[in-house]
Amino acid sequence: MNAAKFREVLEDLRAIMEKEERSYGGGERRGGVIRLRSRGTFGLVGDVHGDHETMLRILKDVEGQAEAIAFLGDYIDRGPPEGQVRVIEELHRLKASMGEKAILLRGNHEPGWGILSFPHDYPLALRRLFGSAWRELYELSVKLFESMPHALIIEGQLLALHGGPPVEPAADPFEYLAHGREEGRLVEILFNDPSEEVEERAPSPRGAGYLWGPRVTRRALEIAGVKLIFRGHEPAFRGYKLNHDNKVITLFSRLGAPYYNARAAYALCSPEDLLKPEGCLRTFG
Ligand SMILES: [Mn+2]
Repeated sequence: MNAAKFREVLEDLRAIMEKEERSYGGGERRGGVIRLRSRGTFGLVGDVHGDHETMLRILKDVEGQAEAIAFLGDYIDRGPPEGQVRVIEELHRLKASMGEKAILLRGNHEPGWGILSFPHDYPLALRRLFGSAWRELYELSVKLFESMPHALIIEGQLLALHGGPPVEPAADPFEYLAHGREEGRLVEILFNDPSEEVEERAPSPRGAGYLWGPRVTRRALEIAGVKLIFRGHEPAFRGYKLNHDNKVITLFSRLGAPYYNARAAYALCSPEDLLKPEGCLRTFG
């Protein structure tokens, strides 16, 4: 992969995203929020963070079986430089072949619009691989990240996002999930973490977003009209963890340094599985 080829990948992937934002055939899309009607088996993948090898193992299983697949964000930062770039190439391949049936949500490690997370080694990875072309490729990457949707509702079934639901309610799910990418709510959606220690909300030790409690989960499920929340953002030793009476499922879909979780997890869920979400979780290590 040379700089010219990677530039093409970044530009084409962004063009696909922006086209979908203008016209979404398979459901309703407003800005960064997608709402789909109930579907068949759905694949969900958590944080990848440059682990291309694990991503391929997951896709091998999911692609043949799932009608559609959603990634929960955090594609880059960490992992070898080549891995980070290959993950983005793989996302491009998926979008090119699956179109709207591959949904690439944004994570807090996809910077832009005042979103920046540390450590952020992606620019260093680009510099190492592409020399002085890194700056242009980085700017194109940020434009791509800003074009990504950040929340997915599958009606009656699930809400998928990277961090968590906003703590303040809103009457309408699109307002609630910041379809216009209102900055405060977007920061929460990308950074929030569930907690069993708080009922409602507490400041996050991350310095951005909140820890949210079961009351916020109940409210979010009601506003979105769904049964479960799938999110990524936190490493989990078994690759997944369950919070708030098993209504919040965290998926962490990468292996190796610097997390050393024993297993990576993803989900492959039919609508019936969602009544008992543990049944659709798959792990390997
Ligand atoms: Mn994250």
